Amino acid sequence: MKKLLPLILLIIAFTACQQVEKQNVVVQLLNQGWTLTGDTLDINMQIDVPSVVQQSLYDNGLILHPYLGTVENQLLWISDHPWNYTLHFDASKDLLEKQVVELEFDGIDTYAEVKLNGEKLFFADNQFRVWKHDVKDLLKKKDNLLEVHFLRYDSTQLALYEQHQPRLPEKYAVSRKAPYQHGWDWAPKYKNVGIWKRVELIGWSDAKLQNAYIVTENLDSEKATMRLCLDVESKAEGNYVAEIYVNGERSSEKNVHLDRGFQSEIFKFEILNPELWWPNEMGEQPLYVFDVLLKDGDKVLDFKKIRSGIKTFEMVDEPDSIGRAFYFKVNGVPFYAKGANYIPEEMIETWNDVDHTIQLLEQAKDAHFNMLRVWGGGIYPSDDFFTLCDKYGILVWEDFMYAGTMYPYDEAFLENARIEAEEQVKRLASHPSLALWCGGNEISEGYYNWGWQQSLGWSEEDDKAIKAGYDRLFENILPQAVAKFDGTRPYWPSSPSKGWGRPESLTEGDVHYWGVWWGEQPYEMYREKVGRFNSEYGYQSYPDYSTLLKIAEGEALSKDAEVIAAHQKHARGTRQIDDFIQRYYPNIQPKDFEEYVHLSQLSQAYGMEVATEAHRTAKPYNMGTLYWQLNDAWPVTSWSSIDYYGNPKVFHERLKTLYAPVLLSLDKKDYGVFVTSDLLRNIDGTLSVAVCDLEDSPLFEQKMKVRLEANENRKFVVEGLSECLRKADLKKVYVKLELAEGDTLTAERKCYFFAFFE
Ligand code: BMA
Repeated sequence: MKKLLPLILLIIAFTACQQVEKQNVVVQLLNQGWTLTGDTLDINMQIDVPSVVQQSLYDNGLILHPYLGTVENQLLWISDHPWNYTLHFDASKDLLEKQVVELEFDGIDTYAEVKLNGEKLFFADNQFRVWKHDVKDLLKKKDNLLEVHFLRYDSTQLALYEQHQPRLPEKYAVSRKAPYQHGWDWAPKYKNVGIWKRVELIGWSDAKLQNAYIVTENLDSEKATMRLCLDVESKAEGNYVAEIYVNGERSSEKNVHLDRGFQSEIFKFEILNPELWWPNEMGEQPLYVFDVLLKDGDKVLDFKKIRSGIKTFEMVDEPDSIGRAFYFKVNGVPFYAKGANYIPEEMIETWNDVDHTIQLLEQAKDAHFNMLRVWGGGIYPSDDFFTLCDKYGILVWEDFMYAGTMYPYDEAFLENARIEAEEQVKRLASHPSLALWCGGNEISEGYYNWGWQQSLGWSEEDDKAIKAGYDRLFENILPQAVAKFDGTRPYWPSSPSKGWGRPESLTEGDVHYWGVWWGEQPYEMYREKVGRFNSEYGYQSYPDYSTLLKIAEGEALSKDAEVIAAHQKHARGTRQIDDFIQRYYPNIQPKDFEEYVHLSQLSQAYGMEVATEAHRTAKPYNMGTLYWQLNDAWPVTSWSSIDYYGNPKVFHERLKTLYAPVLLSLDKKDYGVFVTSDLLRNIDGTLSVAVCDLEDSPLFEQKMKVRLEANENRKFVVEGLSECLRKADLKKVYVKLELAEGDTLTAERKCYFFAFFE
């Protein structure tokens, strides 16, 4: 019976939830049966939402596939056209009986006026916010008319941009909309327009839980202190009760006095002998189920189910003898962060598909990732993305969606930004995978290093005002949202903290080292430019050849083909890929374009190998490596390690060795051997080193006992190795490294002296 108890309680709680649905909170979805018209155009489509205009036009056969061929320029008109979404609907009887009926849009992209039965409800101007309105007084039983009228996006944005004095670096700065859709060095200019998330009516009486989320406030060896935050809206003042169940067992109950209106309540409760959530390869990812009930006497008014994990996360940013140490601790344990930058998975945002995310995150997990940085030029990922990161143990460094420009600083803009930040912080707080919040991408770097003051002709006053606006948003509003509503996640104002041209970028904070690629330095420069935490670096390659065949749709493929150029968005990209192929593979003549494409991937893999090895073998000076970039938003030539269709590039395959918990490396300067361990246990093993010729016959062999502490990185001198290599013709040998513990092979690696052997 004791064993069955949690199950019974879970059933009771579940039944309670069902009753709430029936009794106090009623939801009517409004996702089906919409009409989308093109205003002056003769376009009339019957659609379901979520669906942006670009998707609906494609679904209805009115445009070509936006990812294939060379269609981009033919599709740019879409975002500068007005569009109308309309829905006729009847309201359910249950709904009409409620004291409050809220119309809720989870997302509107971007500038749109929303009307119900001819009355204007609101004007939406932020893609990243939930838009809701009490429509109780407007709602009829039969034939309600809901209208969402989208303005011409491009013209609206341009007018806002032109009004702004002083001039801002980028037009998209004035719009709270995904920056990458305005064109990026891997993205076409597909500015999505439309209802991109679901729409519903929510009816309730008495009181409703508008938000409920849980964070781990404190942890010691015996217990975790959890904080439950509830946002409650009430129609009547009174005494209510909140009940909390943990994995089906009643944990605590609190009396709540509610006033009329909106209020936030905080409850703390303890979990004894907690099972901790750990990142991938540091432990398991147990999740707890928390049920929260809001009751009036015996009547359940509302119910939330939260799946969360118990973990703490700290950012260490403190002075040391070299500059400032910068690293993270999870559950009190310092760890080395391995992963990449994540960009949106689609150019057409309503094509986001959970199966695609599952595949991508499984590929990341299999390549030993423990962290992804969600880059600030995209969109805040869906709840599904975070649920999957919870499951796979992938920590998320989450940027707020700001990138590469200064932003407006008028009160309306900042208020809009504040609401957005608070909503996102609350939405994501319960996910154990959420590690830290960061202000955005390359904004402070841009301000100090990219010469905007001169290129945009800012006066001294302009400059001061813009910088003060920056400080308000990134040093005030955003960190306050994190501190006030989460209170457990660190906030880092800008990634990187210092531009890569500055010496401090290598001695403190995080660095985007772009001297290779943007600076056209050789791959070997990565060995010199090791920061405390390398949060971006990368080199382009072509995607899988099968991907290129798809986008070409039968057209002949070559380096100069139009379709290849249309899927390369960096001005110098084609030339730079070619330069490095010439540099690193001088004697190889690819027999055709397919082989050339493969060579580009070998080159990228070699460069990234130099970088990741340099970073990991510098531990603990360097405590993280996140390359640019994991994925693509459409089929394109880019820095990614996995292409849009999920094909791993050569680099991604190599990560299985490069990111493995134990990495063996040969120092090419003095021929010492690094054993770099991220394991949380000691290693007692035997290191075997062999110098082999290219037919795999050993010319030199040596074994030595090695011992490493948990998390240790150590360089060993192998007797005779350096003498042997100094005499050898390095074009004719490679070094084979193996680490065994008893009969188990813990790690192995082949180290070559030239890229073209690999
Ligand atoms: C980084 C990113 C992106 C860009 C990439 C490659 O700085 O933040 O802005 O796509 O460089 O150029």
